Order: sequence, then structure tokens, then C-alpha cells
Amino acid sequence: MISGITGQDGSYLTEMLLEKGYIVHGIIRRSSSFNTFRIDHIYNNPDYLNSRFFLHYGDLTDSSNLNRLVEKIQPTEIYNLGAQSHVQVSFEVPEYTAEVDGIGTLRFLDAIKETGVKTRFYQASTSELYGKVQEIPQTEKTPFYPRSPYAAAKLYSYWIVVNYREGYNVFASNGILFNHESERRGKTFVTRKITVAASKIILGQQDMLSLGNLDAKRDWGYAPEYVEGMWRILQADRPDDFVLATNETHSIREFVEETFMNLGEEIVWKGNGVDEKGFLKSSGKEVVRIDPRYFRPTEVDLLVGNPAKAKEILGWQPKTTFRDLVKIMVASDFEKAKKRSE
Ligand code: NAP
Ligand code: G4F
Repeated sequence: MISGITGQDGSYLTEMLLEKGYIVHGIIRRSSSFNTFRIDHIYNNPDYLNSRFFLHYGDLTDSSNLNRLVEKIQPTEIYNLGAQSHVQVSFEVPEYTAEVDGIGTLRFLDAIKETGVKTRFYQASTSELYGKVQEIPQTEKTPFYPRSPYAAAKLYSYWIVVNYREGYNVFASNGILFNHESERRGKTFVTRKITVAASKIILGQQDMLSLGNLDAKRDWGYAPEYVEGMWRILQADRPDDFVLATNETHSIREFVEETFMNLGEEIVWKGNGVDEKGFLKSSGKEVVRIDPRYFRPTEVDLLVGNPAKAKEILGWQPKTTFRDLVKIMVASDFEKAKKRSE
């Protein structure tokens, strides 16, 4: 059973579990427009639909719905990936974010406890928990310091997972995942925003890429590898908490440079602070500028995770490098822009 099945991770996880022979039940939100584009190819596969792949309407804000679904489906594994997952948006809708990303997890865990269903529970915890980092690199033992309503809500989820594990013997684990991206990443997250915009700029379909803080650093991995890590977390002998990360960090500025490099262009930066601009070296055309609208009230300056525990206990390690990740995303977005397919 997967919440957040229509998201980046949900779609990759579904593919992986179906390939392993699982029956997958996904929770989708009712929407006035289509929100299933990442899983339509699975839905439209006659081998899967109504035999091994089922979708149910539901929402993490609705406990009676979650109770009913857990009781009806009797899942052997639950992956709680559903969330208002955008950090900047969480400053605009803090209460809703707390409801979904914090209390939503409690609702799920309590449904397991009250129904007595024997299952394993994966919680999509996050490197945002480290926020104003207390240690470099971050490990499972690094103290948390959340810096957004999103991170504060996820902090509650992290601890309620630990509490239900210790108090009620629920097999519940936290995957503390550092940023992971892909060609399916939502277009308002910075990596995909950059690869989509740069592709369109090169093709003459867009003039400018507006960004916020160029100097924040993230530990970026490739999403399909991270969902495999989620699965491994639930196959472990006992429930526990694991960091999944690459142990490498790069700035947004580097991501921009690497993206344009893949498109055959070099970026030259001029100016400082909000007046800084990025130009194509070949033509002098201005293509990147700073828009303070994308600054956050509190920023997470640097994330870099040490996945040694996951390697040792789960045999998990990332494979895709930063350079390969950018290459994969640019190749996909450039093709889509050429075909004007998204
Ligand atoms: P995503 O693409 O934004 O997907 C989020 C999913 O949650 C979507 O399916 C969304 O449904 C669903 N959702 C939102 N509100 C919901 C609600 N009230 N009830 C039920 N479902 C709801 O996120 P992602 O990148 O796949 O991330 C998956 C999970 O991992 C999230 O919990 C995220 O916070 C966490 N995480 C992500 C990263 C990362 O780098 N990607 C790192 C650490 C942790 P709609 O399609 O209808 O909007
Ligand atoms: O791509 P982002 O929005 O991702 P962020 O905030 O790191 O959160 C993502 O990763 C978390 C794991 O650490 C997840 F838990 C969370 O659900 C989500 O998937 O922003 C990355 C960085 C930030 O420092 C931001 O200030 O990029 C900076 N940034 C600069 N300009 C921008 C922009 N971010 C966005 N979204 N848009 C910009 O224009």
C-alpha cells in the first residue's frame, strides 16, 4: 500500500514493486484535473490493472478513510510517501502541511494499531530534519534542527514512528532521504526547474530562468535508486532508521553550470547578491537572474549525508553521480522541449 503514489517516488516504487511480483494498492487524491500522469503507463498496462494494481481514493487528512483502507486491503507493507512536499510552500500553508506531513503519519500508524493488521510501515523522513546542520556530514545520530513548517511537521512524523515502534511494537522505520531527483521530479523543485528552463532557453522557447538562493548546497541522488532503498529498509530484520544519501554536496549554482554545460553552453556570472546574473559565454545573452520571491524565511544552507549504516546493514549504496544525474535530466527535458510534449 502506497500513499503518494502519484508523486515522483510513488511512481518509481510502484514500478519496482510490480516487477518484484507485489500487488500494489495506491491512494490517490480526488482532483478536478488529472493527477495520475506519472502512473498512467502502469494503469494502462492490461497485465496490471485490476489484477495486481489497484487505486483507491483517499487522503492523509481523513482518518476514517485510512482506517477503512488498511482494514480492507490488509497490506503487508505500507509506504507513507504522501505529503505536501514543497518546503517553500510550507511557509504559505503551515497548518495544512502539519496536518498532512505530521498528523497524517499518526493517522496511518494508529490505523495499524487499532486494526491490528500485521504490516511493515515505511515513513518518508527527510534530510530537511537536519536543517541548520549540527554536524557535517549528517548521520542517523546527528541532532535535528528543522528550519521550515515542512521540516517541523516531518520531525513529528519521525518521532511518532519511533514511538509506535517502541510503544506498540509496530514494524515502523524512517528512511531519512536526502534530495533525490529524476526526469519525473516536480517542476517547481529547483533541479527540474533548471533543466526544463535551460532546455527551453537553448531552443528559444523561454527567455529567462529566475532563481532564489544560488549558494545553498544539496546532496542530490537519483530517485529510482532511493525507492529501492526504501524497499530494503522494510526487508531488514528489524525496524530502524536509515540515511540514504550520496555523501557529496553541490550548490544550485553548480547545478545551473552543469546543466548548461550539457547543452553545450558555459555560464558566466556577473554582479553580486540579488543583482547577480548569469550569461551565456558564447553570445553574452542574459539567461539567469535572481528573484527574491524564491528566498525562504529560513534557509537550509548545506546538506550532505553519510549513508554508511545503509550500506552496512542493507547493502544499499547510490550509483548515479551528480554529473550523470544532471545529464539524465537534461537529456529528458531537452527531448520533451523539442517535441513540446510537456
Ligand atoms: P511529490 O512528487 O511531491 O509527491 C507527493 C505525493 O503526495 C503526491 O502523490 C501527492 O498527490 C501526495 N499527497 C499530497 N498531499 C496529500 C494528501 N493530503 N493525502 C494523500 N496524498 C497526498 O514528492 P516525492 O518527491 O515523490 O517525495 C515522496 C515523499 O518523500 C514525500 O513525503 C516527501 O516529503 C519525502 N521526501 C522527498 C525527498 C525528495 O528529495 N524527493 C527527500 C526526502 C523526503 P498529488 O499528486 O495529488 O499532489
Ligand atoms: O529543490 P528544492 O525546492 O528542494 P528542498 O527545499 O531541498 O526540498 C526537497 O528535498 C527535501 C530533502 O532534503 C525533501 F524533503 C523535500 O520534500 C523536497 O523534495 O530547493 C533546494 C534548494 C533550496 O535551498 C532553495 O532555496 O534550492 C534553492 N532554490 C534556489 N532557487 C530554489 C530556487 N528552490 C526552488 N524550489 N525554486 C527556486 O527557484
